[in-house]
Amino acid sequence: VLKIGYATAPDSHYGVGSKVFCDEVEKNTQGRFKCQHFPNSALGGEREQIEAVQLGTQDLVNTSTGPVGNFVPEMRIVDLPFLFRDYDHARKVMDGPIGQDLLAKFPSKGLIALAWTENGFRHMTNSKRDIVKPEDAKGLKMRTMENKVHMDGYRTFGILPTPMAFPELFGALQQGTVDGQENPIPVILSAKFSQVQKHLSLTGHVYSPALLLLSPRVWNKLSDADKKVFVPAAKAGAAAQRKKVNDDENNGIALLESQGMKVVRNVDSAAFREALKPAYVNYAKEFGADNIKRIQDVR
Ligand code: EAX
Repeated sequence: VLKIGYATAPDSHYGVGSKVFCDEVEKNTQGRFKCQHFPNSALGGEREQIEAVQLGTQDLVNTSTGPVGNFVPEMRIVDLPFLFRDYDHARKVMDGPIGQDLLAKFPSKGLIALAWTENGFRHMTNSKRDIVKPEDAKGLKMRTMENKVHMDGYRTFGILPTPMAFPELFGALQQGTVDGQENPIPVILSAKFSQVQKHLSLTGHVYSPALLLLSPRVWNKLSDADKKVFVPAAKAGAAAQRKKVNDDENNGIALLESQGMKVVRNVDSAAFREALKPAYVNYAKEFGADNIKRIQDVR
């Protein structure tokens, strides 16, 4: 029985993707492997779960890349704000040679990356005001993931980034410890942030990739035949997860509106990109302008 954890509910994108993965594994190993699911951050924040998978006390985590750069630094490049044009672009990069080369970096860090799943394009919510342009975000205390690339970028928007593990976020929003946060629509829906946040701006300021990570303790004991079951199962899970992201993008915004959120659709994306320019100078130094361009050039 494999323990699998993720941040959101069983009916969310992470839950749907994890279930398809587990069903495929169970079916194609004739029931020799099955999963026990720990949704809703029951096993802790994503950083803690990744550590547990490294140690082998947890078998699998379906996690955003938020804290992953702290384990596999090369990964940070895919967390750059405004790097991807849209879902097609992002998925093409992740499933193409660039993304697959990144997956190959994990084993030397004590993790097996089975597939890129997906969290989605992140949008800002807050309790204070509409955000149309960076000036509107200025001075807002926003919870961010424990991710340096994000924090450096968001500072150029004038935001005061406050890193925090996801399980603490709902309470922090409720108590006003932070004014806002940013997450994809499927997470905003599943975590019921409409109960504690009034304003939703469709900033789409960064793509949030996700991964299905397996403990080497499990992987190293699998027969070659079983290994050939796990990887396609992870790809099937990823496809289901992405489909759920699409569905939530299509239906979730109206739902959040009906729950009382005020949605800003006419975000000044050009102004956000302009504000980000100084951060891109540093990103180019850190990751190489060529490597960034290689991702941007994927059509
Ligand atoms: O992976 O920490 C976050 O904001 C993540 O997007 C969330 O836990 C889902």
